[in-house]
Amino acid sequence: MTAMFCYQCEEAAKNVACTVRGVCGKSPEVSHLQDLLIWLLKGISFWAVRGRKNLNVVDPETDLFVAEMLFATITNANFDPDRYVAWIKEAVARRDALRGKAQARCGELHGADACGSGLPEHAVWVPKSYDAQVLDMKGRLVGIMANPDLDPDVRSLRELIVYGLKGMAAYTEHAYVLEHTNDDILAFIEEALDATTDDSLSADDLVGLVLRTGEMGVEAMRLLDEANTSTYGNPEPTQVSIGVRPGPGILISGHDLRDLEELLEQTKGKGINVYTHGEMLPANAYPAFKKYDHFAGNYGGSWWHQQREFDSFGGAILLTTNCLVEPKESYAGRLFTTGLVGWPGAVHIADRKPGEQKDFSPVIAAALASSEPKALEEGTIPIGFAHATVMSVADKVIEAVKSGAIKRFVVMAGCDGRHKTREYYTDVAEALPKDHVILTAGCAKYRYNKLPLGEIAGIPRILDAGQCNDSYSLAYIALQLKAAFGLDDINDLPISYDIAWYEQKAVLVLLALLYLGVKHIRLGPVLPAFLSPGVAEVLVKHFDIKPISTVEADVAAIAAGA
Ligand code: FSO
Ligand code: SF4
Repeated sequence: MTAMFCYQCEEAAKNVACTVRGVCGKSPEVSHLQDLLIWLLKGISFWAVRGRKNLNVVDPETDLFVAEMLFATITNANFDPDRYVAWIKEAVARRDALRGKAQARCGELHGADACGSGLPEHAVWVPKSYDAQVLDMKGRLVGIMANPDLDPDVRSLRELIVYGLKGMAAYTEHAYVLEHTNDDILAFIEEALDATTDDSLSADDLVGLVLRTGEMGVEAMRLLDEANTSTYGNPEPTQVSIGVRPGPGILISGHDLRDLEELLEQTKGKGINVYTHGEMLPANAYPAFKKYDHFAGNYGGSWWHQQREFDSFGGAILLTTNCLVEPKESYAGRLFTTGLVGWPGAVHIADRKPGEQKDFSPVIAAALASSEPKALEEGTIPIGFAHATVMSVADKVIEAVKSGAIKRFVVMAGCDGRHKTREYYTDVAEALPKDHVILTAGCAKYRYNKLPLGEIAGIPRILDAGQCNDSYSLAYIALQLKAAFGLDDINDLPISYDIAWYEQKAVLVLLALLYLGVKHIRLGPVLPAFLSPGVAEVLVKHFDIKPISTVEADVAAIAAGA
């Protein structure tokens, strides 16, 4: 038995699995606690599904808790064992409360004898104590490889579903924070989690569930898009400064726009500049945030540069979601986490109480006590090309395609990561024919968003729709173009897909694209380790998914329409 087993992200050691310690920095202890938490979420789902279906027993708070906990286990979100212990305790309490209600109702309807036998362990297990070591021991027994004899394709499909659900949970949690809700998504998450424990489901059944995960993923992305744009307005084409201003600063990273809003409110008139980092960059395009004079632009690049960039930033840093990298000593004292993010010893800003904002005063105090940011670069970069902007110039876009000025769109969305092989994406962006336009979302764009790729008929050659959370825009634009050109098949559009993946939100975006019928997707820098040979074969056969190859070969194939 290995010290741990995790293969949920692109950095899985040797593209097989992290078995000693996570390449991301995750300890075996945290890995076991995450495994135990996921197993208990399946236990909650067991009761939630049966309660909802036959017994009229529902617990909306617990349904949301399941989504939040899936989000907490996403790559680079939370590395703090104490938080997991507290969440495991809450998971057991919530599961047992739901179980109590469901069994009581079942007893009323069918008699007590019919309701308490044959229950799976995850639906009933209670630890002897909440000592981290006790939980660690149990976590070792319930992880991905708990049953070594499980059919590899079944294991692969179950994990593919769980990772898609983690992405869905992240998008859904963001929407719920903005009070946009859809209980069907939460119910689906539980239904699908429960299904991953059902030994009667065949590989074919699970392939069906993978596509349903993609379908519900489209809905989760739509819900988040509605939440963001109805709360903060439609992103506008914007030239964002990437330099620095004099004075102390706060650098906000992650994806949570409500945290940004409250931070901007609380820093008003305090002589502090607020900068975005990584995936917070697209916030600079929202009308609601542009009104703050002290919202100063973007600092640095994608998540994996943070150790160097947080160091040189000098001021306070706030991580609202993934991706967090082990903090260096030089800035650990001025790094704050909030929401589901955590690092042992980092100061955590507590959740907002009903009707109140979060209290960011420790972050503000740290900023005022710190040095000014050192400039990394100067100038501006263009952002703000989400669906409303692109569709507002739809006539121009369609005309440019019809006249041949734009020959092809290349969707290069997804994540950035540390591997050197990701230079491929910079090289592809540079090598694409000048009549090709890149559509992007997510931190993958940092591989090419500062390149001078120019414009075609006033349309920038990089259309940045926003965060990975805004990938809905790309699907929406594709569907609108399909309608505008009167096509029956989305694959007849002049669009190629060259997606970069790193963590589980990108897995959901991929499943959403598959559900929408998109074929011939290139995926890199490597195919996921959790795809068994059999499952990879199914994806190749039905969807023509392929790994990236060389820059020359892929650019030539894209230009030829493949
Ligand atoms: Fe990037 Fe990290 Fe947005 Fe991901 S910051 S990699 S897909 O967590 O979330 O794009
Ligand atoms: Fe390894 Fe990725 Fe899992 Fe971290 S999240 S332990 S890098 S596979």
